[in-house]
Order: sequence, then structure tokens, then C-alpha cells
Amino acid sequence: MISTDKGYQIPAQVQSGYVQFNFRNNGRQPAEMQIFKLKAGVTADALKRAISALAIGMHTQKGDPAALETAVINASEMYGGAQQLGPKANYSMMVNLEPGSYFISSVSTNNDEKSPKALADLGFFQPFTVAKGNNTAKAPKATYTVQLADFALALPPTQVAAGQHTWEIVNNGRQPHFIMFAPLKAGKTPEDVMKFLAAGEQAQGEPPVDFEAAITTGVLSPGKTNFVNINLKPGTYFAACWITDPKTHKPHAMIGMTRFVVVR
Ligand SMILES: [Cu+2]
Repeated sequence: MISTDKGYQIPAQVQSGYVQFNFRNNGRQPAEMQIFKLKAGVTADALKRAISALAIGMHTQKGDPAALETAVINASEMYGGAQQLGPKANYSMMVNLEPGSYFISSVSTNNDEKSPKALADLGFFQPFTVAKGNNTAKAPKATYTVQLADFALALPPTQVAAGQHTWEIVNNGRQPHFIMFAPLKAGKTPEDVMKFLAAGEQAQGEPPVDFEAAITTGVLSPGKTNFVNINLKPGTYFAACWITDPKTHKPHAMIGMTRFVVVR
């Protein structure tokens, strides 16, 4: 599953069951490759329109983010994937897929500030079919488990070991969730991060976490699980989910979905 500057190169079909996804970004910008399953009765065009509207809405900060997200939720089931995958970066994960009509897409825009376009309208919306077959792959063994809930993050109770590990990311909530691990900048503390978060749009100065170095899973619909292979370096990470709660209109990070992880 490769992302380029012009779109994706992905297989047309995979077999149902546990599927290993190896994402690779060969483009010059951060890539997003999220897995969407078309809900029954929804057309591919309707899903693409909902994804494009959300991408433009997030970019221009116009429109109600919760309503734009709800349109995507109503059109699809989300099975995770890669978000914010840097140029030349790889990200692999395993997910259990039922037969159906799926898409890899991006909920981002291009870099045209004057008239931003949704990447979904520029080739970053590629179909693939999940067909019944004789796939006997089993769920991998995970070293760490993360439970996503409305609205909390349950992480391993103790510090985690640096290096490549398989993490099981489970959405036990009733809303979609994901998890971002962003390293704290040198000299910054969890208190600095929580102050910055509480200030919201009034926050001053540089963020205390390095968002560009963050490792971010794709969005998971309720009940979905991803087994992701991630490599955390020693340090303290800010873990958060940024989906919007349709009731409070706040990002999940502002209503409980934050934690700090010490990696040694
Ligand atoms: Cu969330």
C-alpha cells in the first residue's frame, strides 16, 4: 500500500480475515491512508463527498466539525490505517476485514492555500474489494494494549519499552476513536501540555509537543481493533484522540482522552 504525490498504489483485492497492511509514503508530503468500508446502501460517490467535505471543513475551520464527521460515520465503517505518515516512512498494521467494498482515502487537503482541494478528489480515494478466500492468518500477539473509550484512554499501567512493538488498539467506545503518540519537546512537562491544551485556540507560542514526530493510528469505528507495529523512542509521549464529540462539540482530547506515556 503505497502513497505517492499523485495517489495510491494498492492491490485491487484482498482476502477477508486478518490482513496485514504495509503502508509506505513515497510522496513528499505527510500521507494519510485510512481504511473505509462502504455501508450498505451508500454509494462510493457519497462517501467521497463526505470525506472531501470533512477535509475542506477541517482545513478552513468552517462548518461544524461534528456534523462533517457524522456524515463520514454514517457512510462508512472505519478500520484504522495510517495518519500523518512522513515522507519515506513505513507503518504496518493488521486488521480483521469482512468481505465488502472498501476504500483507502485521505481526510486531508493539498497545500494550495488559496483554493484548497480535498485529496480525496485528487486521486487519494482508491477502491479495493475484500473477498472471501482461504486466508488463515491469525491475530498477532501484542506486547501492549490500548483501550479507547468514551472518553478515556486506557494504556499499559507501567512504563513501556522503547523500540518496535505490536500494540493492540481497541475501540470499546460508541464513537470513533484513534490514538496519537506525540513526543514532548525537550524541557517540556505534562503540565505544560495540559495548560496548552486547556488554552485551546487562545494558546500562545509553540506547542510543547512535537506534532510532526507523532505516530498516529487511523480512525477506528466502535468495536474495531488494529494491531499496529510502532517504534517509540525513549522519552515522554502525549497520547490523545482528536475526534469531535457531537454532544459537546469538543475534541475528545479535551474531555478525557489524554494520557502520558513514559518510554524507556
Ligand atoms: Cu476519541
